[in-house]
Amino acid sequence: MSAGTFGNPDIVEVDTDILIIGGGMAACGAAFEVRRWAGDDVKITLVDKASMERSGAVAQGLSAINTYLGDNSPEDYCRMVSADLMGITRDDLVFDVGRHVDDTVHLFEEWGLPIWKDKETEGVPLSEGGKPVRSGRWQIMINGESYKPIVAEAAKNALGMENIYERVFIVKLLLDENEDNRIAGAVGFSLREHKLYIFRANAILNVCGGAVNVFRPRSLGEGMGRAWYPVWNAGSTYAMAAEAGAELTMMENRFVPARFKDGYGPVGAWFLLFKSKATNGFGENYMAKNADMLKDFAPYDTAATVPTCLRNHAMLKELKEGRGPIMMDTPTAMANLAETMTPEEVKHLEAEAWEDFLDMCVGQAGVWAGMNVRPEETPSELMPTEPYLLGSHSGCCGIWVSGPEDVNSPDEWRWGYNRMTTVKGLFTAGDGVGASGHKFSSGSHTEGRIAGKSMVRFVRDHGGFTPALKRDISEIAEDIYKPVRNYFAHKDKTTAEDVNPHYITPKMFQMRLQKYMDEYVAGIATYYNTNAKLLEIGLHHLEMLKEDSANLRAKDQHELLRAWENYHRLRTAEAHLRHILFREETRYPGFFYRADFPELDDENWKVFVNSRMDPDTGEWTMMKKTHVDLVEKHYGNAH
Ligand code: SFD
Ligand code: AMP
Repeated sequence: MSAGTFGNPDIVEVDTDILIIGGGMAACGAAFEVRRWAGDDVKITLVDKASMERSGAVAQGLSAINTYLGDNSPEDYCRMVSADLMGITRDDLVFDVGRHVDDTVHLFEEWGLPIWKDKETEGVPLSEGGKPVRSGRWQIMINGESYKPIVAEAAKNALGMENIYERVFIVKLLLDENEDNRIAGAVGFSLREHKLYIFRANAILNVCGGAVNVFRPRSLGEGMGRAWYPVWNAGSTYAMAAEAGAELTMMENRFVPARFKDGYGPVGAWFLLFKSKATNGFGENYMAKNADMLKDFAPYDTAATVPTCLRNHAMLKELKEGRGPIMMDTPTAMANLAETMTPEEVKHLEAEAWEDFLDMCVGQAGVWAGMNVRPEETPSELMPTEPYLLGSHSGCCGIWVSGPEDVNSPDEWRWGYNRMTTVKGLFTAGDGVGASGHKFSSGSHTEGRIAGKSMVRFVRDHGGFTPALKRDISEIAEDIYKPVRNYFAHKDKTTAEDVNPHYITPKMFQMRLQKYMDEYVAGIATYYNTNAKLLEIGLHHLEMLKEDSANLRAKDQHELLRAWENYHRLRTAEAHLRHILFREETRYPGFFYRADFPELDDENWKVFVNSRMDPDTGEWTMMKKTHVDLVEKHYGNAH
């Protein structure tokens, strides 16, 4: 399809047993594991909007694996995750990741990922007693620029390229005609050819990552498009699940990472490995200074560090009261480390400081180089970023799933198949699974493996199922290509093709969404504050924007992708807003504040918040679900 043509796309129909949507960490884990358990009679297909070799959050690589248990117990992992996420997590899901994650990291090493070792065990694989260089209690250092190609290669080898569709963007999940609440397929379009793909499947894994660019970003103009999490993860996971009628959980949660300003460089290696300190603009240690304030938001586990949101809370107090900027004192940290080093080791340390970013966030290295920053000489500013929605990093929004059978969990947490959503046959993992954050890259891959194994069992148990799509294929095709129709029908009615009363460009649509979210739903404009009144107005605006989504235009395949990505962002945004409106307390200070309910209210809100959108009527139902701890927690005051 190019500008000037207006023909119908070719329709390609693919029948398969298991369909994996996404090609990121969870998808690669699933591909590998499904192949291990399925016989040759089971057909497995994977579809990714990009090229698996560099798709998803790990595209640029990473410099640490943030979840490797080693000597820690899965129970302690549950304690840490719960504490960091203010007490409301699913121990069954977290425990399940914790008990399997090290095996996944051992596989990564076997596949060629270089993992740092201490001097005594240099060259010894982890699985044979090698000791990793730990940056923190849970994190280990890697040379990870090629992390994603390594993991993707194993997945590709498992499935075979003939079963992989790259550069095909999935727009919708399709339900079964005969069986209520049963997944039957998915539809998407190629980004290279004028083709629409219809997949029919017995079981589907929806693992399209988190949601970025839902909120107005701090980057503007020449920096536009720079973000911390990958801009190409557009909330497809949550939007498509919601539209299929799957129950979501904890969509009020978000992650506001503290990052190196403008380049979005992650801080973990600096805080944990380099032991760097951050101060306010007057050189004060704001964590120590505000420790008493954080006590208002205990409880959290005494065994864990200060929760991520509370670290932000302390930082925001300084910024709001005019004691910014927040500075990361990289020179002192490096000087302290250099004290016991030879000149050669100091050179190596300086190289590591750069490599941390060159391995996973090249833009930050670019900012340093462009601004003449030498980390050994110049401190850098830190800044809390715009909010991101994700379920695998330091956040826990996502889909409500069935958990493992063997961990004594309540009946309502398991309904048969591990990581299956409330829609029969639809599974998720990684950023898709709610109420269990801190999986990171290794845990997401692990959870993909768990889901993959469970899907094989599901497909075996439902061998007699023949998917029958609820909607007519030509009607679906019309829906998906509507933005193209809009463009060609109206493009000649104005002289400037981007300004047209009959359609809205995906870029303008995205800016409108971001403005609403920023101003009404606790973005950076209000220092992450909102209240019921603001949220109600915000919801009205989103409803209007939803109406206008019928007028999105696409002048080429690229814009068609952008149009549907932004539609997914809108759906995700709506779920986020509705959940924030429902939870009448401030559970995650530092991530956002319900200014009309400024306190944490365990009595009424130590519960999961779940929601479901009726796929036929579009009506949302909000629900509280009981929370229980399966692993005993040791709550105390903030320190
Ligand atoms: O430094 C469609 N992450 C970190 N994890 C670590 O272990 N260590 C770190 O060091 C981490 N840090 C970090 C991290 C991420 C980023 C971007 C930076 C730094 C800069 C987090 C992990 O990367 C993350 O937890 C996992 O990757 C999550 O896995 P998963 O599978 O849930 O998501 P994905 O990998 O992004 O993959 C998504 C896939 O979906 C595709 N896709 N395909 C078809 N149709 C659609 N509609 C689709 N929409 C999306 C994507 O192409 C992709 O393949 S640090 O900050 O702490
Ligand atoms: P980040 O680079 O911020 O994404 O963090 C990477 C890892 O380090 C995550 O496991 C974080 O929870 C952890 N981390 C980052 N900063 C700190 C800190 N100041 N104290 C403790 N843990 C941290």
